[in-house]
This record gives sequence, structure tokens and C-alpha cells, in this order.
Amino acid sequence: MAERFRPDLRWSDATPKATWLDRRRLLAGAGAAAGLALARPAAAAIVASPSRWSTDEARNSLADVTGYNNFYEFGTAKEDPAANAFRLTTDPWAVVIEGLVERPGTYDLADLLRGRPLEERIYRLRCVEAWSMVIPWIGFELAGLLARVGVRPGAKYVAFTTLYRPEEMVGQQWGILAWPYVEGLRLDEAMHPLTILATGLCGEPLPNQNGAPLRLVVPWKYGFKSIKSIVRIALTATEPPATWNRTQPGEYGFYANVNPAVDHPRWSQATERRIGGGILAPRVPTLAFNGYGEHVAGLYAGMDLARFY
Ligand SMILES: Nc1nc2c(c(=O)[nH]1)N[C@H]1C(S)=C(S)[C@@H](COP(=O)(O)O)O[C@H]1N2
Ligand SMILES: [Mo]
Repeated sequence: MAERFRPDLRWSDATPKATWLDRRRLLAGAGAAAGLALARPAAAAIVASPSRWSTDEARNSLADVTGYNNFYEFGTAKEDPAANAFRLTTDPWAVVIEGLVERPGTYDLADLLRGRPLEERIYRLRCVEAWSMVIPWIGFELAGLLARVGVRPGAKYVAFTTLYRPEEMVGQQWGILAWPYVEGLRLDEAMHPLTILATGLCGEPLPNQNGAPLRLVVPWKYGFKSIKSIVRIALTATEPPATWNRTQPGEYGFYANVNPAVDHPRWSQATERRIGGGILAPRVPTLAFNGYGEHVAGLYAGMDLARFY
């Protein structure tokens, strides 16, 4: 990371500092979420317009969304990311954009975000482990960013890489996965308007445990495709490696479209547990493409989804 990186322009310059300080203070205290509505100053809210892509289902609480996470860079238990991710330095933050693009380079996050209107996207998130949440993300369409850097002919996939910094990401000190975490999308999936890069949630900058400062959200795929804390985006001609697919190819495919008809080898994918409903809440049926089929099923016309799982 070097040439085009400009430490004088940090992405936090585009974010009210009070938001960050307030968020840290709140997360530091036990039971913080309970007092959130009262404690959060009005100035901390991110300006994001509503979207026709949002669901009107009941959203999960900030406590759910920030307290029950998968982010193996900070440990494998659901509460580990909330406990350990405070160590992550997210400012300055640079993203390398390379491969089959017209304008490759190392971009400071502030540069990438400048002039890019933010939207609130309330999406269902379905983890491959058969639990789900409804999360009000804040972000922008990946398609807009790809248009800005210019996709060159021959590009067919987009590859993403998470930060590798074991001194801050304590889970990377163990060989749980082959670090860094990598993921990929087909170019048409990446260009779909439902595919966003998120910089916030619940009206605030993205908490570290949710993949600050920049993470992918692909709502019709299992959650592991939505890679966190991205430092590299590359346009490629061939299918890029994906961490869970590489780790257990028989259990996790490259496509990973939510599909109630194709079970995980070790459990059913027909239903899911909605986090926050309490242990007595009935499981809810899982929907094909996580309920986004009318918008995305066409991307897979003619494909055998049991084979390309
Ligand atoms: N780098 C990285 N990204 C990741 C993961 C991870 O362990 N490392 N876990 C994935 C999984 S399995 C899920 S379900 C979602 C969870 O996102 P959330 O914690 O913000 O709800 O993040 C995904 N992105
Ligand atoms: Mo997941």
C-alpha cells in the first residue's frame, strides 16, 4: 500500500467525530444498548435516504446486530467480535482496487466515499448456520463504485480481501482459517442493485464487529459471502477463491445462494431461527434466495442450483 494513499484525507473526516466517540463510549459500557436512544446525540445520525429495496419486517435491535456476530478474525464464539474488535484501527483505511479495471490504485476510503450518497437498506441476513436477522444497513451500491473505477472487458468476477493484521485481529493468531479471509462474486451479481458496500448500520458508522469501516452485503446469499473489513477489490477473469469454499468445499459452495431445498450436509436449511425472538419463538421457513428471488433468480437461469450450491 503506498503511492496513491493520502493520509491527509481520512474517511473519518466525512463522519462527525462525535459519532465515533459516542459509539465507543456506549459499546464500552454493559447494557449500553438499552440507553442508546436517549444517549445518542441527534448530530450522530448518518444522513441516508430510504430505499425501495428495504423490507418492512421488524428490525433487529442494535444489541442483537452488534452482540451476536460471525467474524472469525476476532474469535469463533458469537460474542467474541463484540469483545475483541475494539482493537481494530479503522482510520486511516485504504482499499486497493486492481485487476481488470481502468483506474487501479490504492484509494483512501474517504476518496471512495466522497460524493457517494448513502442509502439505508433494511435487509434480511441469513447465516448458513440457519439463524437470521433483519439489519438496517447504510451503504451504497457496489455497481456505482465499479463504474467509477471502470470495469475492463474480460472481467467476469470480483474478488474481495479482508484486512490481515494479526496484532489487532486476535483470531488471526490462530489457524482457524487460511488468512486473510477472501470472497468473490460473479460480475453480474456484483453489479446487481441489491449488492451494497456498507459503511454503517442502525443509523451509525459501522461497528468494528460488523466489519468496519467497509463490508460487503449480498442479501440473497448466505452471510459468509458478505465479507467484512475490505482492503482489496480485484476484477478478475476467473473465479476467485472464497474462504469457506476453500476450507470445506463439500459444505460451502462458491455461489452460496440461500436455498431451503439444498441442505447443508450437517443440518437442514429449510427453516431458520430469527435472532431476538426468544427461545420460544417458532422457527420461520427459509425462502429461496432469502426472499429476493423475484429480483435475482434470473441471474441463475438454466443453472442447476443443487450442483452450483
Ligand atoms: N472477514 C470476515 N467476514 C465475514 C465473516 C468472517 O468471519 N470474517 N463471517 C461471515 C458470516 S458467516 C456472517 S453470517 C456475516 C455476519 O455479519 P454480522 O456479524 O455483521 O451480522 O459476516 C460474514 N463476513
Ligand atoms: Mo454466517
